[in-house]
Amino acid sequence: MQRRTWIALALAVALPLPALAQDAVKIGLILPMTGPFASTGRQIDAAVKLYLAQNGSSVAGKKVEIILKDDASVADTTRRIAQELVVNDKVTVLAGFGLTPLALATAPIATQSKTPMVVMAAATSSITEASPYIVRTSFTLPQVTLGIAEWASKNGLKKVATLVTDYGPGIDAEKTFKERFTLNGGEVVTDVRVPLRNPDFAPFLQRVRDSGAQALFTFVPSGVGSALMKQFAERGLDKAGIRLIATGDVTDDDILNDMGEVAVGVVTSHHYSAAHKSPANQKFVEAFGKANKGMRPNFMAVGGYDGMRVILEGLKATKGAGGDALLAAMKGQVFESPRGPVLIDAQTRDIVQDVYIRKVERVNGQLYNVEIETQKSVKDPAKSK
Ligand code: VNL
Repeated sequence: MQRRTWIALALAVALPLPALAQDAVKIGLILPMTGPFASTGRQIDAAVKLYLAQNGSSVAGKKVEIILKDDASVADTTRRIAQELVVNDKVTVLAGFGLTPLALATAPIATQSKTPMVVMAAATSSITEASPYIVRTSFTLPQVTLGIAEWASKNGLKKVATLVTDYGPGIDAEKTFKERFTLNGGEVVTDVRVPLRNPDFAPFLQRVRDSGAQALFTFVPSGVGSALMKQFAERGLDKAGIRLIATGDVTDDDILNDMGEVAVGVVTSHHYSAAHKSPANQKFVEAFGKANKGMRPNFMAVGGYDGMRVILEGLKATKGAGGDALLAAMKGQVFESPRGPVLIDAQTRDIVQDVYIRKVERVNGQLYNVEIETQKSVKDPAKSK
């Protein structure tokens, strides 16, 4: 080698270089930031930013860079974006996934590229089986439906109608509710499914009204609960004495406060309420509101916040490395979430968490899901069979 080359090399090594692109750990965050499920994107994005602001945005001397992309909740778009993030941006982690079809469309890319994929929202039980690289920090519908099915039987309900959105999580909720409720001697008198896109609840609610049910059990995805609640009242189901019971997706903290009187007394089961009484949650709700013009975090925000925790703690353990090492470092994490104590089950890569029975009440003039009972450390029941 020539002397001049040696000098150039020596200089290059000695000079303090600005952080190179490869010194950043990139996280590709794919969320529905526009379209009918934009509230899910807005909540998760805000939570991811909050986690980084509170915990620092570098690991093992590398800067953590979030690349946020909007898929508008269209599965083909999610898949294309994921491909670009992996191939062009060389992301270490894929994260987000607002709805089940979006997560399922991306799973093969995670598998082929050995990229850990953190599902922060989507909640159909089978998602974690679609790729060994998927880790979930949200919940599953069977996990949160068992509690309300048990509650219904214990509280004297005998005839219940079900109404769910017609895709993965809705079908999981319907199946789990029916199985448990009938096992305890109850009867599901009618079961209706409404489309995911542009649902008109009126004809379905009419069927429920005519079915002789004492109560309606329902699941609709985050954000859709307002329309359902409004039509429930407009069709006079509450006046007819039909009780509404649901998973907590329906009384989502993002929209609950605007639902008005019809929501008061609605009983749900879920893994997160902004009213959860713990110092960790009080701190979370306060900081989230402060950073976002008073916005109340919902269960989507908590899935995003905890997802960042799992990713960053994993990266700390691997000193910034990704792939199988990072996946291994995500499995088995145990920590205190704003929702309560959680575990990422190393076998299933799914989250194990407390599930709460809650009742909508007014607290200082605001509507909240007030927790009244706790089921400890609930695993996804669909996987423990
Ligand atoms: C899903 C499940 C989406 C529960 C949701 O809101 C929800 C899903 C957008 O798996 O698609 O509340």
